[in-house]
Amino acid sequence: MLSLASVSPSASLSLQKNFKTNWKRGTSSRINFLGSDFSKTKSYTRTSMTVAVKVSRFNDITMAPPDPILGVSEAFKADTNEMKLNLGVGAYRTEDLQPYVLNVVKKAENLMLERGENKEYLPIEGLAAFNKVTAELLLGADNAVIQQQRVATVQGLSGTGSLRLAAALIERYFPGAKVLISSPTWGNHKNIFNDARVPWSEYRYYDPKTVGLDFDGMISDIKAAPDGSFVLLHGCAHNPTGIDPTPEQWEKIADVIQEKNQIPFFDVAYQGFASGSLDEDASSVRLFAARGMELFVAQSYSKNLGLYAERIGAINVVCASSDAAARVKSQLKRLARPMYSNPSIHGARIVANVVGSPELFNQWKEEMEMMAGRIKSVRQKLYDSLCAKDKSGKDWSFILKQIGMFSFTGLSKTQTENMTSKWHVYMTKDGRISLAGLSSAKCEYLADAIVDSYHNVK
Ligand code: KET
Repeated sequence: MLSLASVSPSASLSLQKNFKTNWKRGTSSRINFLGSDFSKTKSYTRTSMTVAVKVSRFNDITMAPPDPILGVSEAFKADTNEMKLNLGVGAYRTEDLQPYVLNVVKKAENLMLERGENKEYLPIEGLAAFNKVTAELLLGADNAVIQQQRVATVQGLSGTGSLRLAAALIERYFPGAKVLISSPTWGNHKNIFNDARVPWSEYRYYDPKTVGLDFDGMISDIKAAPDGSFVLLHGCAHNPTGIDPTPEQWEKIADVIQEKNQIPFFDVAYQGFASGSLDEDASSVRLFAARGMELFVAQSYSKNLGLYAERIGAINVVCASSDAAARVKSQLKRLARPMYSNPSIHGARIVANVVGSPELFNQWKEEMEMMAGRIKSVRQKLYDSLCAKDKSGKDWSFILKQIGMFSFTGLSKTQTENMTSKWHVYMTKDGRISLAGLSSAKCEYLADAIVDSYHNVK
C-alpha cells in the first residue's frame, strides 16, 4: 500500500492534479487513488492531510455574492465608524436604534411558559389555532371564503418559506405557467421563483419620471401576459417603492386579471404597517376574494409582530370550492414534508395567543400604530431636513407620498455607494432606505448624506 506521507512535494502536486482530473471525469479515483484505498490509508500523516485538503471536491464552487439585502447588515456590523447607520434590512428599531420586542409578544410568551406547553412535533400543516387566526386576520372572520371552508392554509417558514412553498406548488401543478412580478420588486422574489424553476417576467410598476405608479404600463403588461399566468402583487406597502395602487386602481387590476383568467398571488408582509390598520391593509386581498377569484396569499409576521427570527407566516390558497381547498392543502403538505417536515411551534403559538385573545389583540394594534407612527414621524422629519438643506429646488415630496417601512430615494448605484463609503449609511443598491431603522436624531445627518450623494456623485 502506497503511503501518501512518503510522496515528495512536487509529486504530491501532480498527484493532486491527477486526482482532480480523474474525479472530474467521474472515475472511481476517490477510492482507488493510485491503486490504494485512500480513505483507509493507515499512515495518514499531516502531509497526507494537506494533500487531501488541497484537492477539495468543492474547488469548482465559486464564492457566492453577498445577499443584496441581508449582506448589507453583515457589512454594517463590520464597520467601526460611530456614525454608521443601517437602513438596509426592513427591521423595526426603537428611537435608540435598538431592536424591539413587542410587549404583547412578551405577554404571549409568559402565557406559554405558565401553561408549560410541550415541544411535540406540529402536524405538517402547522398549528391549527395559528392557521385559523391567520386566515381570519387576512380575510376577516366573517368572510364567505372562510365560512365555506374554501381556504387552504398551511403554516410556512415566514413569508419567504410560504412564497417558496406556493412556488413549488405552481411548478408541480402548473408546469410552464409564468409568474409576473413587478419591476422593481423585493429582491428575493426572483430568487424564489428561480430556485423553484418557475419562469417569471416583469410588469411595469414604478415610473421614475413621476416617482409614482406606472398604472397604464402595469395594466398593459398584465394584459399582454399569457392567460392563466400568476400575477404577484404586494398586498400593501409595496417593497421597495412604497407606492400602492388606489382602491379604484385595485378594482381595475382585478378586472384585467379576471378577464385573463390569471391567478393573483399576493405577498402580504406588511399587514398593519402601511396604514396602521390591519383591516385596511388587507383590503386589496379581500377585494379579489369578494369577486369569487381563486388566489394565493403568502403572509409574514416578521414585521407587524416583530417576529423576524421566529420564521412565522402562512400560505393561504383561496379556492372555488371546499373540495379543491382540501386537495390543495393535501398537496402543500406533501411538498412541505420532504423540504422541512413540519414548521416550528414557538412563533405560531405567539401569533395564536395574540390574535386569538381580544385583550392582546387590542394591545397589539396599539403597538403597531406606535411603530407605524414612529416611521411616519421620521419620514416627515427626513423630508423637512432635506427641504431645509437642499437649496436646488428639487421636489422631495415623494418621500411623504410613499408608505410603509421604506423610502425609495431614487439614488443611483454609485450614489448609494457614496452613502456607504463616505457617510457610513448602509442601504440597498436599488436606492431603498428602511425608515424603520432611522431615528429622529439621525434625520439631519441622513439628509446631509443624501444631498451630498445626490448632487455631488453622478
Ligand atoms: N415579502 C416582502 C415583500 C418582503 O419585503 C419580505 C422581507 C418578505 C416577503 C419575507 O420576510 P420573512 O421574514 O421571510 O417573512 N423583506 C425584508 C427582509 C428580507 O429581505 O428578508 C427586506 O426587504 O428588508
